[in-house]
Amino acid sequence: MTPGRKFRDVLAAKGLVEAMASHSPLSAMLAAEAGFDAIWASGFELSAMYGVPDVSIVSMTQHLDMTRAMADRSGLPVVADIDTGFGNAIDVLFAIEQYERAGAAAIVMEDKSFPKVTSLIAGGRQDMVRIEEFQGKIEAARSARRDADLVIVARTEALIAGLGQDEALKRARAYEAAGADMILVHSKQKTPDEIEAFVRAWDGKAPIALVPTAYPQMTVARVRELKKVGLLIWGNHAIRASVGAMRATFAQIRKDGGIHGVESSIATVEDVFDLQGMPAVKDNEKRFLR
Ligand code: SPV
Ligand code: MG
Repeated sequence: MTPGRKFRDVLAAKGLVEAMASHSPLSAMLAAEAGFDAIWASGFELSAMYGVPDVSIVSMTQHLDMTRAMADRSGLPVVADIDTGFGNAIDVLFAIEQYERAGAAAIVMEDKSFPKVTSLIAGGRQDMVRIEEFQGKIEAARSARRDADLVIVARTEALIAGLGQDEALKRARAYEAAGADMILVHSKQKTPDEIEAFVRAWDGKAPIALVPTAYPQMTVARVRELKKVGLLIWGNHAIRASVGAMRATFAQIRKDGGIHGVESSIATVEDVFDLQGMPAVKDNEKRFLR
């Protein structure tokens, strides 16, 4: 079964795919362990992991390698955040081929111009491409996929750019007409009102994808009530959890002048050995090392 088929099967069975952001194979494994349906191969998380801003600095190769490793180690369908598609429709043709080979189940491509600026930053430059140009990029993505089940998610940043509901709906309709399987609509409003109004007004057939980072009042139950949402992405909680945990641990060690004070609040070495698969290494040593 292809990753795209797996994603579509989960969607059909549960009516909603719940994806957790990851920036490494280990974080993707922990998301799988926690029971999420899919991995969000977040550009923001990977940029943060490299310590650089999410403004098209991380290369396609870096993101692709991580996507491949996350799919391999987690076993979950990976929703790859390919930002603007790394350029124009010609770059998209190449990117889709590569992401499909890397084992992505879905790709999310946004209608901003390259290089992009991260969406949630206050006062960020949010330049959009023309609707026709983005339709060409969606059509390029469709024509490049070998597996018809690879899910192509078109993301509109119209609300992020402050262009309003009518423009967001116009773009979403145009992207569905160009062949997008799903529409992601992003918002940085502090409450779910703007997004809920969009979803209620959505008259297309394509399921909606949401990333409710800015409006944390949104819950799985509330999303299900909207009926039209097929993909819910928890957008950056792996990297933010890591930053919080590392800061607290490092500060405690500095304060105590030793590591004795953090033992009970961090994972044990044995826990990490288990995640790495050391029990299987021991078994295999007994079987095969002579
Ligand atoms: C990401 O996680 O990279 C996203 C979501 O695209 S956001 O950062 O909110 O734009
Ligand atoms: Mg992103």
